[in-house]
Amino acid sequence: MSSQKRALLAIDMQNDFLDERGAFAKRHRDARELVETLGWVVSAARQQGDLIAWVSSTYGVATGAPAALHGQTHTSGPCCVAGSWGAALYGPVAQLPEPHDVQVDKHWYSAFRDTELHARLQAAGTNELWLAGAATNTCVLATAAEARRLGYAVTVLADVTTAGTLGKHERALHELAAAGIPSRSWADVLGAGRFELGGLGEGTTLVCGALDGCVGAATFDALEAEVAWSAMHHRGGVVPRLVALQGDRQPDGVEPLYRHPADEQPALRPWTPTVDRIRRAVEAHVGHPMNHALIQLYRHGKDWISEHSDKTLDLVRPSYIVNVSLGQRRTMVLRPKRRDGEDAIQRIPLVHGSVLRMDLETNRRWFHGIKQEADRQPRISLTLRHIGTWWNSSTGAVWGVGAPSASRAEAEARAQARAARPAAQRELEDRAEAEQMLRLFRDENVDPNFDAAAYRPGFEVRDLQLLNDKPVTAAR
Ligand SMILES: O=C(O)CCC(=O)C(=O)O
Repeated sequence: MSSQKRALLAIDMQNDFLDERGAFAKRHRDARELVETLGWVVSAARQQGDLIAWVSSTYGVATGAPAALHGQTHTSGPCCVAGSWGAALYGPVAQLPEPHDVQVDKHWYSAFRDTELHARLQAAGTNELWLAGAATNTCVLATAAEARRLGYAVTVLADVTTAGTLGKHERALHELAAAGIPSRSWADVLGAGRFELGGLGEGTTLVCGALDGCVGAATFDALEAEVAWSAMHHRGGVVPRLVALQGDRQPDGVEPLYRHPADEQPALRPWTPTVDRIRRAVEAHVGHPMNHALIQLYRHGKDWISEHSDKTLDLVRPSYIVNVSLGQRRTMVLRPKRRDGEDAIQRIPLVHGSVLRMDLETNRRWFHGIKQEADRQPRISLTLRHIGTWWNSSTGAVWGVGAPSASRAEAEARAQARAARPAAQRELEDRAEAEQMLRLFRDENVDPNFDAAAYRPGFEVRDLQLLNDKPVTAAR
């Protein structure tokens, strides 16, 4: 007997239920998104050593008086006829099964009735089941109820199941709850373990469980207490989250400089212990330094960040932008900037302790944002970056990848020359620079082909404060 304890049942992911030409294809959830999410769930479950069982229907086989069949199998019109296109796995789902997975063909709503599923699960030592697929109010419901009678601990994955309408889906989840069968988001169920999902955006990866040892249940509270939170303003208003900056601040006042369209930035402070521990673990994970953290507290579900691209003026190339999430799960929406991008939206669950490693090509070609979500508890995110621009807070000198000066010596000489010019002239020059920097930020925000070379020769203004009395047009 194997040591397998959990199994994921993927139920009726067939053309007749999911393809728009299928017999019963009207589903409340977009089939493309459902399949993509199922792919992530299958991948995560495999990495955690779980058994995957593919349950498919063949209808028109069960016989008996129509009244006796009612509510137990499909009786109205042809559907999932043996060998037909309608019975085949839907499009990309066909790529997901592997030879060692369990495959079961059923003729009733319940996947356990007249099948070898129970015997296969018992042989594998399975005692816990996660259910995904279609339809929540028929086959998922019947399978869950029978699984419970058979003694399995059952969870229905609420965001990887689908029904004819949202109402039917929700009523089925209520019925399941009344029968003692919980429904949860797949991310809350699987996110406690270790797994990695690739193929997000262009080359972005979500890793869960990667920071074990430095992120635990108490990490959120530790961060909330040790970080000096402040409000940040943009376009004259307060952004809907609290923020803080930490980084490699040196004793002589030199610090990494990350510029983006905000009216002002909080002061960059030295690393606090928990942030430092996490960023060191992230450095080991990505294989390059992380010398700057934007730390954000989403106090409740109304706090959010609009869809945007990060500004790469000051980033070392190549490098990753990493988002570490602590506290309650929120969803990152990735949306391609191309015009037909609506169809390709990815909703990535940022669970406690997860590391989203975003490559610069994803940042260039996709928007990312965190939408408002009702009833959310607080979340803290650490956006870690490898900054290649430096600022001397004592002299105002700026050098590195986002500045005209490559070296500190050159930057200090330029800062001295600038200080010698009349104040009015300096302000004019700074304003022109800030306006040009803002124009490029706006371009980078929306253009999927934006070339960071457009930032050359770089900028010496530290922020956009000078433009405060003018309307700021870049989105963030
Ligand atoms: O909170 C997050 O994980 C996302 C933050 C973000 O997109 C940003 O700071 O640019």
